[in-house]
Amino acid sequence: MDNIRIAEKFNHMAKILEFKGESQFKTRAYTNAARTIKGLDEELLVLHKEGTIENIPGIGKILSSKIVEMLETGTFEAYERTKDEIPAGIIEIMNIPGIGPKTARLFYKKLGVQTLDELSRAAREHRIRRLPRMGEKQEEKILRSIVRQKKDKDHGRHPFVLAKDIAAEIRDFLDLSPDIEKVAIAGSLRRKQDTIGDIDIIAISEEPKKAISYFTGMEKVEEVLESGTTKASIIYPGNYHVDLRVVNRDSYGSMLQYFTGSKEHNIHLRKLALSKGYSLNEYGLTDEKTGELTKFSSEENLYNELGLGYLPPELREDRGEVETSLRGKLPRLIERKDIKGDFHVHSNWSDGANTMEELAEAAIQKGYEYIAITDHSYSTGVANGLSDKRLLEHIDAIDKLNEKYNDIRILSGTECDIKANGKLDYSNDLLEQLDIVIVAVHAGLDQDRKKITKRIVSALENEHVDIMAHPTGRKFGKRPPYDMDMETIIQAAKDNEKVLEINSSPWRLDLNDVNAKKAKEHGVMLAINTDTHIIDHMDNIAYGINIARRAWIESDDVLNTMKLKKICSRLGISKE
Ligand code: DGT
Ligand code: CA
Ligand code: CA
Repeated sequence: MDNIRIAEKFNHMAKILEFKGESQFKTRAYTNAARTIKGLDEELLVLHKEGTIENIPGIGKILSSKIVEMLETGTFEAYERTKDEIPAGIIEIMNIPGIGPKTARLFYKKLGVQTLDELSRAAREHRIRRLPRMGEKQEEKILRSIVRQKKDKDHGRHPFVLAKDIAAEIRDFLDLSPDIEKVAIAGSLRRKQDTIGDIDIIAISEEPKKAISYFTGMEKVEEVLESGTTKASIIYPGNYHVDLRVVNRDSYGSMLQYFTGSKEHNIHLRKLALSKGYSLNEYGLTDEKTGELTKFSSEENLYNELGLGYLPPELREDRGEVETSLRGKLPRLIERKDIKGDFHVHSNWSDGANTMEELAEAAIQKGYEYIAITDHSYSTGVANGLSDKRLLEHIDAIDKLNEKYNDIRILSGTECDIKANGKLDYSNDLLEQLDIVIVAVHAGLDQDRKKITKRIVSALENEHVDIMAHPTGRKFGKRPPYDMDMETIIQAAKDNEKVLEINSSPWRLDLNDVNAKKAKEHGVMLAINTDTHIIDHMDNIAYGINIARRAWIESDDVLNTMKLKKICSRLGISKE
């Protein structure tokens, strides 16, 4: 656990205590400690090893023992106990500016309000203004705060899958302008980052003023933040901030390169340019001695001029791509056409929408050589998981199906739950009868770091397991990754020759680029799977490939680029 999380837990605790009406003395001890921890230069974990936590001013014996408890277990007993004594939604209510624990308690006691939605309803129905110490003004203020709070939450980064459609809509619209010659999407979207801060667009135009007013005049524009002679910024519905840069033909390559970023990559390039006697900006390379500006109409020419090969945008993160390119050792990034099958697909035997036949047909349409049907095991209560008996029937059904098809091999599989104790839902005898075994964590997600890591490692040590699905469990807008030790899990995958998944669901993208790159560097093989629940999801493979490319992954690093024969020998499948 890091300092920020520990401080947050203490702040949380203070709020809960205050809501409960405990003494100020008690609550202040926690808020003061949280503030101290946030200001520390050193990680508490390090101080703990040195045995110096107690020496931090204002921490003391009792709190330091709670910190140690958190470092070792991810939480502390008093917090868990106290938290359960109040409704969960109350914390969210107390996070609204202007609503402290006392007011939250008033709403709870007098109106039974336990969630943000209930509070919002109470305000709209004018039940707040009738309470003691409240009135019309306070009620309106609360409503506004709730709206702002919701907006703030949305104001964060946008999932790639949503931002790309908005960007495409705007690009298509700009394409219609007679004054715009060419439009390109730049920024993090072009680099295929998993989340997008704002949308960046470049337009070539010899009439920049007209191009700008065409952009700011789009019907859906909610707000014009900036409107200059060559650039503008707007707000588009859904809280999308969109930046436009207008450029003339000659400098298009330079501008596209600059505006694609990343910022860190650009800084690195500028240093490289300086070492060659040039200064680099969005208009081109300027010779330091003569002051002469060379413009670039294509990105490739710019990179070549700096002694580099063309760098795919996905690599431009300053993660070693410049040095590697200088050495001529850039990876040959994986492409869609390298994919020969999908190992993570659900049928209507569990929580998928389609029959096995429909899925097999769809895989044939995609030109795949194989598809694994990996329905859920029974611990995942909500997903209609398969009992032992149904799993055997599932295997039989797939055997029969394989007799029907020549163009595709259907592999019998499972997405088997790793239970809280690290055991799997099915016995080894059963697992042995499957072609492929995917394991995953779906419940007990709030276990502490040590427990959850150990739980996953013990699953990876099972000889029948092949792939770990969505290893960190993150879902955009829903939950952060579990607190787990990725290094240990990657090492366990390596030691046991297991495969880690890049889950292509645009709401998961798990492993992410950083972890997938780490896995590759440790020599761990990856599988790019779709986790399909309806046939359309099979197209999500493109999102998984984006992540893989950002992770420097090549065809040979990925299990499902292998031909069927190789897969069979690797997975120990004898029956052809
Ligand atoms: P985002 O929007 O947070 O998802 O990430 P980006 O990479 O799209 O960043 P953004 O929109 O702030 O800027 C777009 C590009 O413009 C960025 O990737 C590189 C370039 N850029 C922005 N600020 C700077 C800067 O201060 N120095 C340099 N060299 N380039 C910059
Ligand atoms: Ca951006
Ligand atoms: Ca921007």
